[in-house]
Amino acid sequence: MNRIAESELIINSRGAVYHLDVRPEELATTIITVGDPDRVAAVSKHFDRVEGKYQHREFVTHTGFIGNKRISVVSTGIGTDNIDIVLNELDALVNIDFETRMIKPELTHLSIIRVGTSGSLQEDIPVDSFVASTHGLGIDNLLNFYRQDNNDEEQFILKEFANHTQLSSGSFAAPYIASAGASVLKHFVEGFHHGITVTCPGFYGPQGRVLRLPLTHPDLIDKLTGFRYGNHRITNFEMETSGIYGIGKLLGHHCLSLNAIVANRVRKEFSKDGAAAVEQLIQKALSTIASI
Ligand code: R1P
Ligand code: URA
Repeated sequence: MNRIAESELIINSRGAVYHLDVRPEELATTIITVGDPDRVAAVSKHFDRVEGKYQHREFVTHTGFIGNKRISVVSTGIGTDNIDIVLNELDALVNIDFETRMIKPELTHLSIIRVGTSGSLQEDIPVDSFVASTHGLGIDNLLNFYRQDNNDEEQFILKEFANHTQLSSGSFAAPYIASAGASVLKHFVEGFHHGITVTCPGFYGPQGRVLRLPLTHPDLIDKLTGFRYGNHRITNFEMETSGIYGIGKLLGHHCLSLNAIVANRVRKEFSKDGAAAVEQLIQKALSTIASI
C-alpha cells in the first residue's frame, strides 16, 4: 500500500482534514448530514451533551451524545460537488491513519444519514410528509468519475430510466444509481414513504422549474413521475442523495437519505411551514438513530 501524498489528502496545522476542519477523534461513527449549516444546531440542540463544535466554510460539525449514543451532525451545503468533499473526508477521518498517511488495515463502516428537504414527484406524497430513499439515482455526473459497482436490479432500473427519460442521450452525462444501506433503511418504515430519489445538478432547470429560461426537457417532471420499474417509482428529487449513496456505498458505509417534502411538483404546492416539517423529521430521525 502506498503513502497518500500531502497534495491528495490535505491535513491542516491542527491535524484536521482540510475542508471539514475535524480531527479523527472529533468524529462519531454515526453521522447525520444536513444541507443547511444552520440546521446543525437545530439537530444538536436535541443532544444531551455537545462535546465539540467545528467549522470551516459551509462545513459545520457538532459532535455529542444522546444517552450513550455518540453522534456527529455535519452540514454539507448544497449539491453533490460538496458531497464528494464531505464523504471522502469523513471516510479519510476513520479509514486513513493521519500519522502514516496509509489506509488502515481494519476499515470502519460509518452510518451516514441525510436529513434534508425535497420536492415530491407523486400526487399521493403530499407536502410535510417524509420519504426514506430506497435508491439515489443521479443525473448530476458525480459517480461517473469513480468506478461503479451495481447489482442486477440497479442496472435494470438504470436502463429503464435511460429509455424512459432519454436523459442519457445527447449532451447529458450518464445517469447512475446506488441503493440505501439496507441495515439502516429497515429502521425507517413507519411514517415514511419509500421510493427512488432522483438527485439533480440544480434546483431550477435541472428540476424542471421555469422562471425566465426555456428548458431543453420541458416534460422532465412528467417523465420522472411516470417512471416505473416493477414496484419501483420515483418519489422525489433533491440535490445530494445519489452522491451520498454512490460514494458511501463504494467506501463501505451504510447510508440513508430522509426527506421532508416541502414542495409537491405535481399538485404545484409548497409547504406552509417547511421549518416545522424539518423539525419533526429531525426529532423522528434522532429518536430512531439513538435506539439503533
Ligand atoms: C435546495 O433548496 C436544497 O434543499 C435540499 C436540496 O437537496 C438542496 O440541498 O436539501 P437540504 O434541505 O438538505 O439543503
Ligand atoms: N429541495 C429541492 O432540491 N427541490 C425541491 O423542490 C425542494 C427542496
